[in-house]
Amino acid sequence: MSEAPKFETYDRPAGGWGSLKAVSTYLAREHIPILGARALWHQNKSDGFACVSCAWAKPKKPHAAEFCENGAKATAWELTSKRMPADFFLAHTVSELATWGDHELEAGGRLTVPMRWDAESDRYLEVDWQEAFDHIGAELRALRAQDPESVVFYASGRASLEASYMYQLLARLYGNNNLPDSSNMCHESTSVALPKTIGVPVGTVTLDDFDQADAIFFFGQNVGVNSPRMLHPLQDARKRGVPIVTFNPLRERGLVAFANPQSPIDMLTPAETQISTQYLQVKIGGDLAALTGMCKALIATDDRALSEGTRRVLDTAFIAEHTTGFEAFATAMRETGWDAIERESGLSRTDLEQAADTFAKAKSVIAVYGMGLTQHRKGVQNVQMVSNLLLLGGHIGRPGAGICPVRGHSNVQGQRTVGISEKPELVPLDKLAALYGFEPPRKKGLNTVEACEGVLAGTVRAFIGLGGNFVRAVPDTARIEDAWQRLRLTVQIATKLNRSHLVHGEVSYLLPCLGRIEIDRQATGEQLVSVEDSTGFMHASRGMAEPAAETLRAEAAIVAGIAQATLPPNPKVPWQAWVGDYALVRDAIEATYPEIFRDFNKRFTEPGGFHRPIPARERVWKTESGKATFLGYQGLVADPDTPEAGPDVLRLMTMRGDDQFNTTVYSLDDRFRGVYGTRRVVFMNRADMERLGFVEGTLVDITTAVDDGRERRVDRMRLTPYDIPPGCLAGYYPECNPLVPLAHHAEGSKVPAAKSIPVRLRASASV
Ligand SMILES: Nc1nc2c(c(=O)[nH]1)N[C@H]1C(S)=C(S)[C@@H](COP(=O)(O)OP(=O)(O)OC[C@H]3O[C@@H](n4cnc5c(=O)[nH]c(N)nc54)[C@H](O)[C@@H]3O)O[C@H]1N2
Ligand SMILES: Nc1nc2c(c(=O)[nH]1)N[C@H]1C(S)=C(S)[C@@H](COP(=O)(O)OP(=O)(O)OC[C@H]3O[C@@H](n4cnc5c(=O)[nH]c(N)nc54)[C@H](O)[C@@H]3O)O[C@H]1N2
Ligand SMILES: [Mo]
Repeated sequence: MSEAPKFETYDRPAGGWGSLKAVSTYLAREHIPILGARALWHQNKSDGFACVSCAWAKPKKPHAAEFCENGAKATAWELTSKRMPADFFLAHTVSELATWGDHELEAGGRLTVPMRWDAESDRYLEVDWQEAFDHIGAELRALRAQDPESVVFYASGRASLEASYMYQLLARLYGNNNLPDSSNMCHESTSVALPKTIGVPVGTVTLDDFDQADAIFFFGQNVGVNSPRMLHPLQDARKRGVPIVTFNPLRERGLVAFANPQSPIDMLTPAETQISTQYLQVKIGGDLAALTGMCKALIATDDRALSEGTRRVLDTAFIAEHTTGFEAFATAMRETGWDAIERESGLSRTDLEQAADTFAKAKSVIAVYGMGLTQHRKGVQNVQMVSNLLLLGGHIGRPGAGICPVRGHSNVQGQRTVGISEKPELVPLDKLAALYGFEPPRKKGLNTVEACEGVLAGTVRAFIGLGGNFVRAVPDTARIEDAWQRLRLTVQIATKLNRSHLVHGEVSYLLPCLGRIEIDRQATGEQLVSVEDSTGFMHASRGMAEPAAETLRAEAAIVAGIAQATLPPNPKVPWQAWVGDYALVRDAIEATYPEIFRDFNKRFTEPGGFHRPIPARERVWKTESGKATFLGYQGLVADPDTPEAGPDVLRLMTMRGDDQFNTTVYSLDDRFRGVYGTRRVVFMNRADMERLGFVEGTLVDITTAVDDGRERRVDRMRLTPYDIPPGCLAGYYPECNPLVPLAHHAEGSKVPAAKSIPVRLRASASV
């Protein structure tokens, strides 16, 4: 770690030998016992565990090794033989630990015992589990007597369907819908956009569709790093000659070329598959314009075809039978000028017409997208424009076609499905009322941004975190950390130490839990759990490794412990029986959601899992109008209210590197972007460097160019020339989070606009 940072271009494919080397380095570094390494062979298999990294689909017929480099790292990180026992916390005060970096904090290994922060010594001290529950329960009851809405129940997206269902019930029995989860920072733009356009909150494609697609379009998703197993179907598609068109400001390695580290042929020959056939380096926030350009080009071609009597390129039968809003949409597209489209997207008309041509020629099109679309002020409109584009060609509800949001955490979609949501209208509250004999709260709860606002305002008094690193993941780090310390109670259920445990309330507990890879033994024996993947399949997951410590508890058991210590006994909510046998929780989930979870206990262990019904796949539209809807066009600009304030203001995206999972930083390297030993860099176009008088390697201080009377800054970042459009910058999340204003979020979904922050740079003062 202490070596000087290194910068070099990575021109090899994603995957390949580089990937195998990275995996073996990890297994060695984390001192993984043999069983742990063997566990890899059971990753994402029907007899094994669902990977704790991303949410990408798990095939029915898995590859011999159905894991990727980053999944292997996540496994190694969890199965590490390193531990943070009670002694570790005796040796370090919390104030001291708060000066450590994200990597150092987690690198110490797994948490082992429940702890309470001791104000006098400023240390986390071991406590007995029951004592912890009793104290937390007493605090929560006292807060409830004052205001049941003053407590927030956050979930990060990993906990199983079973633990998540219990957690949402705990919040509702407690008396609020304050159930924000990481998707509030992630795909909430999807969950808001898609129900209005196609009547489902989730994507419509499955893995089988990738086998039948004729063209694939990628918007703002970094497949090689964040969902690498998806490279297999992409590589197969490319071998069939399927074009892949990518919109991304950066030339990401995994979207350029891939060699399959599990294929002997790929490994022994210099074979690599070119992934993208057309790579469009759109400006940050330029997708609305780029998508408008494609739609405009398609409509123009179709108008011509109509007048000349040649083949139509729009699916007019589909549009007539299944959609509303086409005419108004088409008019808006016809009326938008190419000058504005080219200016806002940073792409040429010719390039966009070529992309439209690829689209027009394909019978079945899949559109894939990620945070590059959702984390913008117009994140919801971005998603709606992708949907509009697909509707033009009838590409929803047709084999080989559809919309594919790539979800983040391995069970983030599933947590929403079983009721972790601040929006009461998305949860069958009447069912919960009938099943558990109580009156569930009906008032909308707090999402992530609103929870932060509540902490700042002092109306939120307590925060319970089922996993995650909330304080580090949210915007406006300095403001939030400051306000956080005024909370009365913080309780964090976690596997590893992170910053959110060190910035804490007056009363603070750190409760260590089992990870999903570990064997979960309860009264009726070893338990299975379940998760939902990005494509709507529910899978069983079986822990394989011995728990990191005997003192750990399962998340379900911790939720039940807090619930029993807080809530009056209710014979209809058998917390202990549920903990003893998760099959009973699955029965309860089925009783609450009979359509999605029919025969849950029978079906979830089937190879490949079972699929939830997705009406849009069948061209059943659960929208207000009963049809798929072209949504009104709202302009081309992604960040309408923070216009370019001057020639020195640039747009900064905050993104993930190759060696991190969100705020978990495995190392300071980002191999694919050629950066080693530091994450304190900012990538900039060479022309901008010259224009603004900077030279490579200069240390710069970054400030946010939003005039709300607050200074937001990150100091001493190293300027690194990069192939990125002019006017755009890229830096790492979470290091750049202090720059994101809390109020800078997507309209309609409140996803922080972490991909487009207006900033200024100046050379750092030398020290
Ligand atoms: N290994 C690993 N896997 C992960 C994660 C991880 O941290 N590490 N995180 C998980 C989670 S929670 C999530 S949500 C996903 C995130 O996965 P992604 O959605 O891939 O997230 P990011 O890396 O933040 O950014 C995605 C891409 O958006 C591009 N981009 C930025 N701004 C724009 C824009 O304006 N337009 C376009 N078209 N592109 C843009 C960036 O260049 C980058 O390639 O991955 C999940 N999987
Ligand atoms: N600037 C900027 N900010 C962002 C983003 C961005 O792109 N840019 N991305 C956003 C996105 S997409 C997301 S999803 C959020 C992520 O926000 P979070 O989900 O809150 O954060 P993570 O970093 O995934 O949480 C890591 C911690 O989870 C705990 N953990 C790991 N495994 C388990 C487990 O099995 N059980 C429990 N109980 N705990 C566990 C560990 O203690 C670990 O330290 O960040 C968001 N913030
Ligand atoms: Mo995410």
